[in-house]
Amino acid sequence: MNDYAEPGGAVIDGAKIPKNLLGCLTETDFSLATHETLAKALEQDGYIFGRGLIDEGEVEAARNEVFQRLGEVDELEKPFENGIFSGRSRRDHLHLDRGKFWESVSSGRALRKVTNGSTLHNVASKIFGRQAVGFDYLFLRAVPEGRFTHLHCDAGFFTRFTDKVLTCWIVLTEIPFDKGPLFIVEGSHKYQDIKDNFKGFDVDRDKEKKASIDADPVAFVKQRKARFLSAIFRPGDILFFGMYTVHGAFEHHAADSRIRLTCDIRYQPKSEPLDPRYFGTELGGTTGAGYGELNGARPLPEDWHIR
Ligand SMILES: O=C(O)CCC(=O)C(=O)O
Repeated sequence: MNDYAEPGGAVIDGAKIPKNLLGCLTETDFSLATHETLAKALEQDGYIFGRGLIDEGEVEAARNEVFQRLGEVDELEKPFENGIFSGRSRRDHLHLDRGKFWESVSSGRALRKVTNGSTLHNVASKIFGRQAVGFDYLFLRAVPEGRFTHLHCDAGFFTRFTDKVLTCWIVLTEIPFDKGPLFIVEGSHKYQDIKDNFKGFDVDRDKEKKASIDADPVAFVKQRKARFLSAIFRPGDILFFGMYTVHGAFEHHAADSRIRLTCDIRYQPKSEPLDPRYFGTELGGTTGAGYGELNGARPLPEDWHIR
């Protein structure tokens, strides 16, 4: 598969992923799609992947808005729009409260136009076949070299009030394989053991349990005779997936110091009950700690937590 024949390839925690375990995400042409075809794709694959769905100018404005804020706290080199990590941070010197800072970055007008604007709203409504609503609480991720996201599914975070929730992962920078794209474990939305394990699980209430799946990702995928499905993502691409779809992100191991910028948001039908942790203003987020609990709120040189 050509996508993977690039230098560096896909890596998790320092280990290169064998090519025979890699596959391409199936692309859906949203302009031709109906509610029925989208619902069928979701049911069949556990995800829906759309190329270039968000307008290029809107994505660029959102990316530059975030980069400007990161540049102002000395985490990016000038010119900030290149997204080059400086290896430094003055975030904690300039902002007393990490959560408030990250909330303000996550509230940028251009970013919100992408995440909560009409394009995604209309697409999500088409997928659900009824009026959708995007969560107000965002998971913005500025990812420097050395980070990856463990295998997990999203149920434990977002299904307290309804499980009719979809994650939408939005791409704001170029993400070739060495910059740590998201991957989906092929067919994992149909794994009964994962459903049994995570249905009713609540990351905030069930503190003794973790959302991350404590398994070597390669062994997990091999044992299930599956593959890691991913893509060379480009700004404006989006990936919707369900709450029991097992996913993670490859490691960012590119040497050019450019950060990976993505944002994940959840959408649900408007008629389903809204989780007050994620809708409104001055939000508590998953644990009630606000935006400060997110990996994104950490200064870029600081390592991530695992939940
Ligand atoms: O972007 C990442 O590294 C992980 C994203 C993710 O896990 C999600 O969107 O649910």
